[in-house]
Amino acid sequence: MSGANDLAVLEKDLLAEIAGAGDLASLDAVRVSALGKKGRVSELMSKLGSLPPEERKNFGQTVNTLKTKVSDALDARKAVLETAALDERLKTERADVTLPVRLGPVAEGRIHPVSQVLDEVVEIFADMGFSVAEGPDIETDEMNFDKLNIPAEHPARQDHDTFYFAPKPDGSRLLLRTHTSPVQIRTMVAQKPPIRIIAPGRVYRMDSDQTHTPMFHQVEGLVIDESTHMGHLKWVLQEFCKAFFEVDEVKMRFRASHFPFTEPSMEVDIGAEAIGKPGQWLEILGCGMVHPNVLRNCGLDPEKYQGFAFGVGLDRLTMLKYGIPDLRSFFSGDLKWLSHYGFSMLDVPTLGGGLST
Ligand code: 2U9
Repeated sequence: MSGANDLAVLEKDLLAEIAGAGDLASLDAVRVSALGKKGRVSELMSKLGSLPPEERKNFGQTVNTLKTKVSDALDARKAVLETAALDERLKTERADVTLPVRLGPVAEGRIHPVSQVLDEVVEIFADMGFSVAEGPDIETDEMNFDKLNIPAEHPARQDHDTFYFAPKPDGSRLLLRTHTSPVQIRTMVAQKPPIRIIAPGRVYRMDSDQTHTPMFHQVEGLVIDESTHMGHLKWVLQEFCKAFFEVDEVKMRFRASHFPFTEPSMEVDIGAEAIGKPGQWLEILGCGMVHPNVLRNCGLDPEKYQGFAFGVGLDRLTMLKYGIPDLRSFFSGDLKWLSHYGFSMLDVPTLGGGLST
């Protein structure tokens, strides 16, 4: 096949095959059969050498023109088939952009209510300018008791039902902290006032019944400077209660009490309308002005410095706010319970966006 006529027939055949290719795969088959190494157009080129010299130039040009035409027709058909294939896909594949994001296993996890309440409390006090301080769970007698004005013979030591470790050869013994107060002690020893911290964390007491677990959670606060007084204490606690229970007003009652580390000392009740139980009072925290002995024990001059401290049990606070009836369920590791009372990890409590959303 080398005559002009044959070439015209081949061109017509190839263009018809290209036009008739119904999908990209059959179009590619046509391309290979025409322009591939052993394709019909390529084979013509290999015949060039056997032609008489006077015919070569003309034949070569004609075959090249054919090659270009076929190649252009292939490209054009390919573009048409690709557009058709995309249109077909778009008809069947739809994305509803208004659907909620599917998170998969990430969405299954839950934040424990006590962790949620801890985050809420930290958010509220951070907004009032407090920083978060931390310390070890394993403490010394000195940090947990002595420096807090609770000497060896003090009855409060028995009240705390302490978990002690075995004594060391020198007679001293470590313990699991019974409150987070040693964190404030360490802060006062390490840095000069003004001090404005909260100390959240686990605490341990040998106590186990309906309303007590051997490990529970506290947040304590401490403010020390040269002029802080009880008015500031009352304001801070009032702002805390309003923000925490997410109400505009909260009734508060300060009752005289006694703690070795504060003088005067008070227990604080709130009007239970804050949690939808009008007419009742609920005890929620203890507080007072830091005892001069405690300041002295930390190297601060009580003539110059003063301030307030408070302590609140997080587990009880969590039960009150979220209506969880049984304290022991907090530590049962029950996934059904957690999926009911737990929080999504994406609902981070913020004062602007709402604490419990
Ligand atoms: C320093 C000085 C004073 C912390 C305080 C309370 C009152 C209090 C209880 C609340 C419920 C413990 O978890 S609970 O059982 N706490 O009533 N805590 S004043 O006073 C301090 C702390 C540290 C250096």
